[in-house]
Amino acid sequence: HAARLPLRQVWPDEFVERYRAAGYWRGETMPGFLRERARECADRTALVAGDARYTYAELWQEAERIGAGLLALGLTPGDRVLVQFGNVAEFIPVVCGLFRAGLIPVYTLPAHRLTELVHFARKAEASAYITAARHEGFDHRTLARALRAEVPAVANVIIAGDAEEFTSLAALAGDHQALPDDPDPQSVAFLQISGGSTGLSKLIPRTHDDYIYSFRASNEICGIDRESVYLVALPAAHNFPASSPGWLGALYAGARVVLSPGPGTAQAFPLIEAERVTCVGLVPPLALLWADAAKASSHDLSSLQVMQVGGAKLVPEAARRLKETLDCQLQQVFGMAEGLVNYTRLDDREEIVLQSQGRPISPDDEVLIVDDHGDLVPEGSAGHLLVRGPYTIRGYHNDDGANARSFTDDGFYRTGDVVQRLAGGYLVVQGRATDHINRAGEKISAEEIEDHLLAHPAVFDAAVVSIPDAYLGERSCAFVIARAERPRAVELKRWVRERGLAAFKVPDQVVFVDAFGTTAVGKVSRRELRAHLRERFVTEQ
Ligand code: J2J
Repeated sequence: HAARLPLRQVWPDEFVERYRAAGYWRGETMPGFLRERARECADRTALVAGDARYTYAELWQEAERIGAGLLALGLTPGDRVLVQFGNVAEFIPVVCGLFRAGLIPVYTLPAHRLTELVHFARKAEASAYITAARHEGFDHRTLARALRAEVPAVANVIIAGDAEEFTSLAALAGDHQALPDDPDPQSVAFLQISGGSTGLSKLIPRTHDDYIYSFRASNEICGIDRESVYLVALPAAHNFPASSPGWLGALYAGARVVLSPGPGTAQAFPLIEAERVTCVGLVPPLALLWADAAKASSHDLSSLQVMQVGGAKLVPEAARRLKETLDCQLQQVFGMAEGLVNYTRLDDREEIVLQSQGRPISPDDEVLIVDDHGDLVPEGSAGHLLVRGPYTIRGYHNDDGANARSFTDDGFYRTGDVVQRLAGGYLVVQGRATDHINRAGEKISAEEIEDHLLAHPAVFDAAVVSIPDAYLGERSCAFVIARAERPRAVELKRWVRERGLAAFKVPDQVVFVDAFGTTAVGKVSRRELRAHLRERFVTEQ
């Protein structure tokens, strides 16, 4: 193994100085704060998941065991490690163990399958994969074998549960003396995955300094302190439940993290009652479902102080319905794994909480709203949201093409969102300029799915668009022109699934058409085509 240089995310010196001087970047690291909490909050409960409970001291011990065990396998600090877990007890100790050993977690979602894992492994140049033997009936050891066959550089597979020929997570052991000093606070702590607005998902390098700032400041905004109990109801690897303020914010505060195995009320409500949960983050469809279920529930939900809603647009009527049914505060959250997070504040006027998606965390979040030519729009008009700031990346990992498209010359990230700014800096999300589908918070790239459909021998052309959906907010619809005989819709759906993709990417609906029906002369862009099809579909309903 050649020693790897720590991955860095580079801000120009003047920004580094500014963010340090302002006290945003304090030189803390993930392992550094976890060690401190293990000392200060040793016997307090850090994590509850299923039957497992960890105190802060136990979580740190487990992190050291896992970290030392991984180094004993031959992994070297700086190595990238794919991590794939549902909301199970192993997930957080594994991530903490990777931090402790200076290894770089690459968060994948439990739904990801071979095609996605191969892409992440190659892009990240990963040398290990850690997962559970099974999750929701799916055998991840089979996936591990296929991944190893495609990307042999993934030399180590570590399995929670029956490991078969792989390394058992429970049996990991190594010399604690081999554990490294804490990393450079400006080095990359992990790679998060992007929503994938164009093509395949990109990897998002987040540093210790920038990420810790984002969840430390989020704690303040969301009222998370040592007495808080944060419930992870969405998949824990998502940026929202991880960092806004999420389980990392909760651990930073010395609070208690409770993992719900799934987002349903049957799983979450008993946990809220038993653990006296104070805060939870949900996507809009779940929030509405929870609010309805809460009315009829026999569970005591009175401990809940804040329900955060984000990941997709919460329309004002839905926000109003939530406000009317909930006995706790509603907080809108508009964030992105690339950085910028906006919150409505807990003391904001009701109108702001209902109408807006909040305002940025930091006084140094530089928000620009521009027209198609990049010129600032008049105050109050809608335009493209660009952002630069102390916890927004300056570039994706290992992706020059995406970086050229997604960042301006002076380092602003093009979010792809279309927003309007209200007085006080509050943002209202009006739509987006990129063609992805936001399916109840899961982002799906139209282009990625079209490519898979086009690989089917019976498909002449395909366009995937988002369609308004009463429950999901948006669903995906594939418009398909068949070559000769039309395949059945179920066959195309099966085709996409069997291409090794997450189930949420399978088109919800397939509509066969003879032509896309664009009358414009000459070539229309894919974007115009998708807009046309979406309109046609919606008006024909
Ligand atoms: C409309 N669109 C929203 C909202 C995100 C906190 C909360 C969410 C995410 C997240 C996150 C929205 N209204 N309230 O990382 O830390 C859409 C936007 C945005 C994209 C980012 C966090 N909240 N969105 O959802 O990286 O289009 O992060 O650019 O998954 O989700 O998606 P993602």
